[in-house]
Amino acid sequence: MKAEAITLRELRMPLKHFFETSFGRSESRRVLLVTAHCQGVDGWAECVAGDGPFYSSEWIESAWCTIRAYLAPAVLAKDFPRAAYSGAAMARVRGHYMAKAAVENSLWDAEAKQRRQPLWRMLGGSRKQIACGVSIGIQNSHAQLLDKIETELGAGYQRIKIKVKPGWDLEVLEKIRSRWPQICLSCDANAAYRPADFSHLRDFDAFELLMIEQPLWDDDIVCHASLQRELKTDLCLDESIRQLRDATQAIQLGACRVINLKVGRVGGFSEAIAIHDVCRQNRIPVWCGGMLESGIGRAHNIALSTLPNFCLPGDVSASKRYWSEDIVDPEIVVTAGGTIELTDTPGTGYDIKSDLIEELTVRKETISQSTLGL
Ligand code: OSB
Ligand code: MG
Repeated sequence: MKAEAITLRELRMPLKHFFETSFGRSESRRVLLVTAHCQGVDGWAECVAGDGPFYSSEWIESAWCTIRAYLAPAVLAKDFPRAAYSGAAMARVRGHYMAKAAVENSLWDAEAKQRRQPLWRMLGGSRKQIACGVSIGIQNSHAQLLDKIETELGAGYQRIKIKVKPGWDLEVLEKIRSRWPQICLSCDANAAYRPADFSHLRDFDAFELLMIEQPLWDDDIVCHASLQRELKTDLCLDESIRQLRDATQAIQLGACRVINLKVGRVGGFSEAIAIHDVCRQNRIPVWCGGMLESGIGRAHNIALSTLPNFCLPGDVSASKRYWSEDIVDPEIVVTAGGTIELTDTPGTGYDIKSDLIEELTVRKETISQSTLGL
């Protein structure tokens, strides 16, 4: 397969409700889409980089210029036997996992369409139904959070994850547990705690949490290993896992017992599958994280979640939780049992709403063989 051009576009999409984590609050999302134009077939992907460099050092602007200057030129006009081979062509660029993932995944999307195969089958998926949970941000009050949890439990979601940070943690967990002693509950700190908080974090053990996600620094696996030794509760790493080596080292060091696998964070589907496989061999369950994606990124997360070692409900929820109108058709829906159903439609099974995408686009640039003089 060969891409003759790559289009970058930035969309601005207002969130229905603000989303707040330990690193800040967002009211809207800048969405970076990548389209690979491959001999009459367009493959689409979403770059999960944030509006600013807060979740990780990558952000929309770094991804845009890295793709334009280095990643698109590295893959354009090359004939790959499969999309999976494009990762090697981009390997000279260090880091920039989110930018790489968007390019590679746009090629996977094109390949699935060209082969007329469902993407999830091409990835090696083995189930036609995935389990869904929700991630609920920090709210203005405890009452507002409890209301949101009640709504999501009513909608059927199988697991509730709340965001925590110093000052929004034990008291909140206490209130949730006293109202719902039995629900499947976890929390995500997005790197908000420090080694001085270890004894405070030990108090989380009282709440029978499914896991504590990324309590410590994004770039520190060793420190998580020290914490895991002191906790009964399983630790889960998110930000710290950027590539296969991070996962193997985290497993070797005992830094976590669960991994949040985000295809957009680890450089694309090939690396995500490799991490999935290593976790499976080491009996480390994985689940699919989210990055407030539009339907395009969400559809890719759904496809990946069909692999066998996705054992726990993911942060893969319905379009309507975030968007008044999603950019895919049909929008992503979750059943009353808290699942998303896969189909045998070629590609992701979700069509692009081109007119809406055009309306929401704030900038657009095409990099092609001819603009590069190839
Ligand atoms: O840490 O999992 C995270 C959203 C933005 C950045 C980081 C994270 C999240 C979420 C939301 O938790 C998950 C979702 O897309 O529903
Ligand atoms: Mg997380």
